[in-house]
Formats: sequence, structure tokens, C-alpha cells
Amino acid sequence: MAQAVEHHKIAIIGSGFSGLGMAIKLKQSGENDFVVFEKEGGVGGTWRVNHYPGCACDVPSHLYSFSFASNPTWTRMFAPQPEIKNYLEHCAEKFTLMPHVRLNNAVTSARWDEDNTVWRIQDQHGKQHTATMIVAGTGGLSTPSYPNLNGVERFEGTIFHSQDWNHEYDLTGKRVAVIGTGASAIQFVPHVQKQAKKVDLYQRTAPWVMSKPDRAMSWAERNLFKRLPAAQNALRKSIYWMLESRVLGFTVNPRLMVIAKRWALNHIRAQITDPELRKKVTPDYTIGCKRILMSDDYYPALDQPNAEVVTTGIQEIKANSIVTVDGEEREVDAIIYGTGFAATSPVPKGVIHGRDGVDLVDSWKDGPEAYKGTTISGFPNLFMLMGPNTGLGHNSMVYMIESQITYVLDAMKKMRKENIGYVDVLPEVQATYNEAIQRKTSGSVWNSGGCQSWYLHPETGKNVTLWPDFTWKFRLQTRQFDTKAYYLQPAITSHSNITTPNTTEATA
Ligand code: N01
Repeated sequence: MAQAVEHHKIAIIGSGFSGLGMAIKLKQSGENDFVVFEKEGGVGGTWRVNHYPGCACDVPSHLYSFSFASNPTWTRMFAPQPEIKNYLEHCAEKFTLMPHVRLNNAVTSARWDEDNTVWRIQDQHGKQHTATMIVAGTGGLSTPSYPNLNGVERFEGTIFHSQDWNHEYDLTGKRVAVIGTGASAIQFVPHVQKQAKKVDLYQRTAPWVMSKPDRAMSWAERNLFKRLPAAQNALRKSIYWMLESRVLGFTVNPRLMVIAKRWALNHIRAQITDPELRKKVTPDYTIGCKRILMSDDYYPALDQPNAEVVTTGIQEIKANSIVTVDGEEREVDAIIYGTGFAATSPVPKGVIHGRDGVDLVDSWKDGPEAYKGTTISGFPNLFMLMGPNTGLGHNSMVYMIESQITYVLDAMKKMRKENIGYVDVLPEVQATYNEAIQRKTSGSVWNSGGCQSWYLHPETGKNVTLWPDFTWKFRLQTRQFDTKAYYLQPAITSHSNITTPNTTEATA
């Protein structure tokens, strides 16, 4: 017997900043026929699943929040993770999104059905859905990356990744190995160092770290922002333009990074007394080539007697120790991976299939690419938020997400007005757009800075993650949906009675 299929005009995947922002804007535009699939037990995306000690935003919160849902009561300039999660939960309630949200419900498969011009979606419970459009808000940094360490399966202690922090495990008095020195590690290492008997920090590449201009927001400021939203808006704008100016050093003239380098070197000198340690943590590549980190408690933590920065590579893991390539063996009770995410492969293989059944991952021969970071040729009516080349090293991702949401909303408006069934970006338009992105990247600090980063595809060296320009230029590009760049298919059918073509598959 054919199983009834639930049809939604729009299926949103994920309920982080992207998914919730899209849902809010749909509601505000009068569109209620949408569903939000969320694999976790609550909304918040990355700000829900990352809860390691010290987790906080490294972009000021007055900017790193929705322009259409300001929060005058941020307690700090850089809000900690629980507060950002609360903010997103509050947005979901305030804009009455929860009736649309399906929690604990991952999308396991989405297939384009050319005959009916719909996406056929299967959720983790085996239920079938169809949707005219998919908006993927799955985030670029959600799949943890694990190092391939020789002998790790023999380790008898505790191991976890920063994204799956084991709060049950008491670090007090333990010998802890931390692997990785990225944005996550520099936030949790000071907390680990305070509790543990010993911390060995395995550093493959030293990050550039600057002072973090964090502070508590005073009662008077919060009160002012509540009573006078224009004052908060002025602060938001000033932060935006201050951060935006940094793009000059990243992409226009990397030599401008000299000033930032001086600040960062002063930061090392001011915070570390041990000359050997100063040398170890001083990077050997141009600042900005990898994400510039901000912390005022990372270096002081490393300068403590119970902390050691290990710069020799790991040879093998034994039952209770780590052996480095120089033969030295360090006893260890727990290993914490601060090894980041699979940023250059943001979508798992086997989940999204477009025209002719092509897997999205297979369609990306030289690494992920899209048109305006949002649409991909051969994947009609699929819109990716935070898609390829929308990432930033210098400003707020929420600004990019809002730009994309405007683009998607305008696409929907034009499709409705012109009775278009689906849009599919022309391959040559996508190719030309991406050539321009790579040209723009070629003179940037990410290409010439002498480092290896997840910004660039590991095999092709192509920039697949970052937007290599001013963010306001991206906003200009995405202000309107440009139908000329797309194949436009006239609408052919109503989807109210679609059933699965294959009943065996449907009831399996
Ligand atoms: O990950 P990372 P992250 N052996 O990729 C090392 C966002 N974020 O989770 O540099 C040994 O930056 C790796 O070494 P190397 C933000 O966008 C935002 O810290 O490759 N080491 C590196 O040191 C950020 O950029 C906030 O040589 C290995 C580290 O692990 C992104 O998340 C807060 C290794 C990985 O650093 C990722 O940050 C936190 C191996 N096999 C994070 N493999 C905000 O506040 C990897 N490493 C907004």
C-alpha cells in the first residue's frame, strides 16, 4: 500500500542561526508552509552541540546576532555559549517557530524527483516527505575531524572531541593530553589547565593569538540598549565597520598584516615569561593565513608549571601514554581532541542527490562550490546557507547568513510571481562565478601566507570555504535573485497528493 507523503513547500534542514533565521523571515513574509528538520533534541545548531568549558563567541555579540532580533541584554561583549544558545531558543519561541520544528529528526536522504519537480526527503524515522524547495542550514563546521593516530584503539583512558565534551569526566588531578591549538582548544585549555594535574598540549602549528577585547556589559549600557535600540544599532554598525576593515590585510595587501603581527608578538611577550615557550608559540607564517584567535587566558595557562607545549609529532598512542617521534613517552589519563571539523567537505556523501541521481559530493570534482555560496547547478530549488565560499575570517557569519536569506526570499517571490516551478543555476554561470572567487583569492594571505589551513581544499588547494572580499559586496550580490543566471522551469503541478512511487521503499 502506498504510504501517504507529507508535503511542505519549504523544508529547512538545521535549526542554528541559518535555519532559524530562514524560518523567522519566512514567517514574517507570511509563509507558513515550511518544516524545520533538526537532528538534535533542541534548536541552536553549533551553539547547542558545542558546550566545552570556555566556549564563547569570538565575534562581538551585538553584531553576532540577528539584525531583526536584537538582544539588548548581552551580558558580555563576547557572549558565552550558554547565552547564545538561550538567545536562539528565545528567537524560536518569540517567532513561534517551534510548531514547525521536528526535533531528533535528521534528514537521511533528499532526492530530486524530476517528474514531479519536488525533493523527496526521508527522515531518520523512515518517514517520507516532499518539498518544493530545500533550504540547507546545516553549517560548515558540524562534522568533527578526528586525527588518525597510530595505536589509538589501544588507549585505555578517556577520549573525547571538543564538540562532544564529556562533562561527566572529572579532570581534577588527571594527566591530560590536548591535541590541536585552534579556536576551540584555546578556549578550553585554560579550564583544563586549572583542573588537571598535568596538561600536554600537542601543537602541530602555532596559532596567532591576539588579546580579546572582552568585558562585561554594564547595567547602564544594557538599560540604554533596551530603551534606545538606536544606540545598540550604532554599536553594531561600529563593530561591523571595524571588523570589515580587516579584509584589507587579508585580501588586498597582506603586507598590512605587519601591524597585526606586531600586536600579536607583543601579546606573547606580555603574557609569557619563559623564553623557550615564547619561541614555541610564535608562528612561522603570515598572520591571517589561518584564523586569528583571541584570548587573554591561553598563553598564561601555557606558562604554568603543570602545562607543556609539545611540538614534536605523535608517533603512537599506547594503553596509558603518548609516544612522540623523538621517542619520548608521556603518561596520560585522557586525550581531548581540539582537532576541528571537516570544513572542506561540509555535506556527507550519500545524502543529497540532484538531477539524474547525482550525489552532491560527487558533483564537486575539485571541492565544494556554488553560485553565490547558495545554489548548485544540477540541484534545482536547493538553497544552501553558509554554503561554499561564504565563510569569514574577519567578520560576523550572521551577516552573511542574512544576506543569503534575502536572496532565497527574493527567489521565492519571483518564482511565485512568474509561476516558476523550479530554478537551477546555469553551469557556466556557476563556473564563471567560481573562477572569479579563485582569482580574488590568489593574492590573499590564505594563499601566500605560508600555512596549511582548512580554508583551502587539501587536494586541490582551492579556496572552498572563504568569501575573499568585503562582506558588503556579498550583500550587494545577494540583494536580488538574478533569474538570468538560472534555468527556469514553469510550474507544472500541485503537490498535494504526491505518494511515493515505490511502496516497498516507502514502508521499509
Ligand atoms: O578547529 P581548527 P577548531 N595532529 O581546525 C590541529 C570555529 N569556531 O575546532 O593547525 C595534530 O581551527 C590543527 O593543527 P594545524 C572557527 O571558525 C568558532 O579549533 O592543522 N594536530 C589545529 O591546531 C574555527 O576556525 C568559534 O597544524 C591536528 C587544530 O587541531 C573553527 O570553528 C569558537 C591534527 C584544529 O583547529 C574550527 O575551530 C570555536 C592532527 N592529526 C570554533 N588534526 C567562535 O567563537 C588537526 N590538528 C565563533
